[in-house]
Amino acid sequence: MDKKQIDKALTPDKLEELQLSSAKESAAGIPAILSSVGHIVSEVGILRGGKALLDLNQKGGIDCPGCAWPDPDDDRSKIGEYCENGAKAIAEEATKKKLTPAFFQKNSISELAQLSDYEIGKKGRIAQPMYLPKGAQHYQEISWKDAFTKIGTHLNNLNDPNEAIFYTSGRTSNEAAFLYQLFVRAYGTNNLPDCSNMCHESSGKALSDTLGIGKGSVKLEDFYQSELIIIMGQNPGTNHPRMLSALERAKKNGAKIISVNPIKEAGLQGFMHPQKISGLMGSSTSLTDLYLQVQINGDMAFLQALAFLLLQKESAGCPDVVDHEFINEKTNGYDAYVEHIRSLDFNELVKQCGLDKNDVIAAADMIAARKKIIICWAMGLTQHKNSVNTIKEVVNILLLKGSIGKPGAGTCPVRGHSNVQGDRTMGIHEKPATYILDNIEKHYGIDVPREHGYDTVAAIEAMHRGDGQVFFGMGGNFISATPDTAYTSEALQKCKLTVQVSTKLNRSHLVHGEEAIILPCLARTDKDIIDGELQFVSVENSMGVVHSSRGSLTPISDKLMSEAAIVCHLAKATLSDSPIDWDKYLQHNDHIRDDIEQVIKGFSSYNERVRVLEGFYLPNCARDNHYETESGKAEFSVSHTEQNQLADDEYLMMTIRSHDQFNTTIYGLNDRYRGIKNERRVIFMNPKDMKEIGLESNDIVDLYNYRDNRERKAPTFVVVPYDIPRKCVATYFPEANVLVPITHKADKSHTPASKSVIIKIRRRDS
Ligand SMILES: Nc1nc2c(c(=O)[nH]1)N[C@H]1C(S)=C(S)[C@@H](COP(=O)(O)OP(=O)(O)OC[C@H]3O[C@@H](n4cnc5c(=O)[nH]c(N)nc54)[C@H](O)[C@@H]3O)O[C@H]1N2
Ligand SMILES: Nc1nc2c(c(=O)[nH]1)N[C@H]1C(S)=C(S)[C@@H](COP(=O)(O)OP(=O)(O)OC[C@H]3O[C@@H](n4cnc5c(=O)[nH]c(N)nc54)[C@H](O)[C@@H]3O)O[C@H]1N2
Ligand SMILES: [Mo]
Repeated sequence: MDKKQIDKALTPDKLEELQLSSAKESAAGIPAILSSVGHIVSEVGILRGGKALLDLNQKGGIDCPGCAWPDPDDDRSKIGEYCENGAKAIAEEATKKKLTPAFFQKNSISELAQLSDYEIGKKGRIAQPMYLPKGAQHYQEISWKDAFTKIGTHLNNLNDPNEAIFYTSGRTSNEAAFLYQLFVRAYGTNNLPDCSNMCHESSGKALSDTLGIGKGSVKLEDFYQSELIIIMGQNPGTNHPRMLSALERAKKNGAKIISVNPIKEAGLQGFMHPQKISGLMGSSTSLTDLYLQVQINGDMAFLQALAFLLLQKESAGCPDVVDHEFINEKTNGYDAYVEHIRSLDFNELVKQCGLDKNDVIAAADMIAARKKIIICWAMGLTQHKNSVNTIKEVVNILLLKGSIGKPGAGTCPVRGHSNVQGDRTMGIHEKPATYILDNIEKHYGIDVPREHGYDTVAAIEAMHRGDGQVFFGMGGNFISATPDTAYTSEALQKCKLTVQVSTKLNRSHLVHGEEAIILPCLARTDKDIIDGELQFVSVENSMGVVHSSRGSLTPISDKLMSEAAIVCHLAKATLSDSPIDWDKYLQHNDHIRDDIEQVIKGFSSYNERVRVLEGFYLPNCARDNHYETESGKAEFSVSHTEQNQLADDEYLMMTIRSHDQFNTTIYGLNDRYRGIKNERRVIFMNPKDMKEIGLESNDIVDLYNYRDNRERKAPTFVVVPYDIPRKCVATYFPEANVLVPITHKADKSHTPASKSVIIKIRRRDS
């Protein structure tokens, strides 16, 4: 494709016919069921789809390929433990539509690139390995053997193993992830960027520094014992719908809920349980008691304002506001923290977070009076420049209250992809834990590299400089998920070879290196049979439970391979004289688990324990109220708020998910809860801001970012008036990724700051 074609493909300007209605005030209920059934019937058919749904999230069944929310340990619904969006994920994956060589012969890559992500995704599953020769316009079929040989030859021709980059998305099973990092390290690099870098990396960094473990500390049952749940920067009604059942149960047990979010999300306001009669009759449980529409990235100021008030109450003699026993015994840095918070100007903090002073006081009162508090958060906290420090401020509040390491209390970073947490546990990390490298060397008798590799942003910059020559994607959709789409596309196109292990066609197959290969893999729902025996894989959910997942559908093609097998064959084609017995791993997944047990902590008797149907919890120091930091104590931290300075014509944009997508996979063009039908290129704006610059509902605008003296333009967005704080706007990911500058990332975690992008808005170029 020439540059013009690529620009056009990356910044389409087609619009559909937007229909607006008012935003909803509760989630799920009958409309959710109708929507699930609709997606299943049209993509999969009722028999195949129904079978997958019945097995979903049942003990011993399929782990939902959607989000990482845990399954209840006790009462799982007989008719299927899934949500509307889990059903959509199944519909997408279990579709019977498949892409044969004839499809690729008929459709050139430039033709396919002109389609929207929605249209591309609807094409179907890739049914056989495909190869794009240098200069060609059409992918052609290639045998598995030739594909592995080509990749192995490319890898062996590099001057240095660090010229290869191995990305992972978070659906890869523990077994495949373990083999993948083993192969990559045996080959000679730690270049293992993964989707975590764009997701909860800021949480991992903040939590490891302060509590000594990068994961959350709560279990699902803690929700049922909690007195107060604070939900910050998360939209569970869409992204973790089964969390609403847990919140409903928490409320019934007397918990209060505070939601902190620039916009009023339906799922945080009310819930109609789709598996209960009351919910089907339209009776909604109201969830949030105090809804705080914070400014984008105003969270740190809000948390500091809360701390200010709590300390003030304590000084005024209110009992139990601060848990001194816990603080004395378990923490470090309290005095410096208190001194810092007391030195702050409360009114200034209130101004920065954009909330009403009385609401902040009401929140502090709710916190002061309670001891068992859970704070949940997701991308609304992790994707800003100062995210790591904001999350440390979350920890500060919990430490003040002694609300960690005891039932009903703790940290709850709600993870995204269904096995993103497990992939990290298995060693997918560009900065690996030393103990994993030591154990690999000891167990396999090989030397592995020690220097850190590239994270996602560094990988893009390396490819752009010409230092990354081979890109290998284990799942995911790199071009659409990453920031600064035009820059990243230049980076990928400089590679000699790009390889994607994929289930569905996506844009990363169409923006490629000199040569490109697609390796089609089995998905979660597919049966994986080796020598007549049905295999299972294992995954770790957001709360550190490892359990099995077993596919139950016949794959749509006999030319698909499991991700674990793909890694083994690739290793055999690349590494000469490897002392690692890759053939053994190809014979049974138990052999992989036996070796995971030898290398990764917490997996003793893995094969035995993973066969217990509900799985097992991994060790978690913070949950057990001890803190594996350098000091051996939980650390208070001192942070300073950073305000995003906006010129008169600038706005702060958050890129969020609609109700009809899973990351870059677009299920449909609606965002039901927000009242959007049939359009994704929309920008949500405050009506007063619109009026000030003479915009009306449905006007069409272009969006710009100018960081680093480069113009980034996202053309053709429809203006939608919305209840959102002044100067804050929202657009959907991935359409607006073209505006997220590659250099705009979180300090310390390098997560692209895609929730606080400074933009300018102009009427569409006529
Ligand atoms: N159906 C479905 N499920 C999914 C996904 C999906 O795309 N579709 N994606 C999966 C993945 S990988 C992930 S990481 C999770 C993502 O789950 P979420 O983090 O819930 O996803 P986002 O849409 O990015 O939503 C962020 C929320 O943060 C709010 N927000 C934005 N900026 C700020 C801010 O500065 N402060 C505060 N307090 N709030 C803010 C937004 O209004 C929005 O409600 O979901 C997972 N589950
Ligand atoms: N602007 C902006 N950008 C963001 C975000 C944001 O909020 N705003 N969120 C970020 C976050 S939180 C994340 S996690 C990333 C997501 O980044 P990715 O994980 O890279 O993206 P996905 O869209 O989840 O990947 C979808 C593709 O994965 C493939 N796939 C699906 N299932 C399987 C499987 O079982 N095996 C294999 N091998 N492939 C499979 C399919 O081909 C599908 O096209 O995006 C990030 N990008
Ligand atoms: Mo994510």
